[in-house]
Amino acid sequence: MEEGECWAECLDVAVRIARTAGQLVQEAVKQEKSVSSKSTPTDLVTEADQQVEDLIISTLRERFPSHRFIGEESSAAGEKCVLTDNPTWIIDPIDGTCNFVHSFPMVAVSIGFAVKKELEFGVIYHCFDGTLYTARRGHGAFCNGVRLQVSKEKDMSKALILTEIGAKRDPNTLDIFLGNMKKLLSAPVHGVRIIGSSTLALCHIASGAAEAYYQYGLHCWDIAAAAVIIREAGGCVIDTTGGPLDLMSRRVVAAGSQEIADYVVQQLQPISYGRDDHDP
Ligand code: 2AM
Ligand code: CA
Ligand code: CA
Ligand code: CA
Repeated sequence: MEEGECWAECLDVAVRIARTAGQLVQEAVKQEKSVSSKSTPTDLVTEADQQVEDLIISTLRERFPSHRFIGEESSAAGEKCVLTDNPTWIIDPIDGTCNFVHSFPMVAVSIGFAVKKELEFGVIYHCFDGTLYTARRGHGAFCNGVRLQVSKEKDMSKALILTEIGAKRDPNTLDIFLGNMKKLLSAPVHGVRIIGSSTLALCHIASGAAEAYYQYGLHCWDIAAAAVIIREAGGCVIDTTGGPLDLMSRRVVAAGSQEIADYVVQQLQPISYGRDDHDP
């Protein structure tokens, strides 16, 4: 079998498991949740996060025993988060855990797939409304089967910007966070939105519903699937310094147009987070 055909088969499997996992999350929203915290009191995790990740990884591992897996909850449990040349699945079982806890309807399952450190496809399933975003490198990006196209807006004063707050809430970090937002708001942009799900925010860039997204402190599982979807929809996904995206760096700027991405890059003062692939 050609590699491309093989990845197409992997994508089909990813779509099926993302739907199954997403429906499980949708059911779990209605149940009582057991909530605890991880690195900080606002870094929430529930039993469902672990259960959904276990389901996704065990299903994929059975089907593709030679593949590698990076998942948010496995990494939290101490598994190494390193991208090798081997086919690697990069999984966020519940993106928007805080939203999930509050039944705020912005929660997704995200499954990305990389080979030789290059992202090959991405699948993101919106657990509340069943919207499915998919893309395969070189084959376009789709929302429920309809082709996606990013916004071609180049004028920052007509842009809608998305971001997320991140885990660090100390006064200095919050000052930088608010300073970055103030700079963008005084461009002036049309508005800034924080929806609580990095992956769904990035899907809104892919669909042209917003012009740019930036975040410090997200993880490789927040960006892997979405990066393919945005690129295949004609957008750019880069580092906050303006250089190429480094999946493990915990920094990203995504935009419909290079002009908007460049503008955002120029406004940002960095917030520093440790890399995903640091030694535990
Ligand atoms: P998560 O729900 O999978 O943890 C809003 O908080 C967005 O930022 C979500 O997509 C969330 O992903 C992500 N995020 C990443 N790291 C986070 C952290 N340590 N605390 C809170 N949110 C985090
Ligand atoms: Ca989390
Ligand atoms: Ca996430
Ligand atoms: Ca998560």
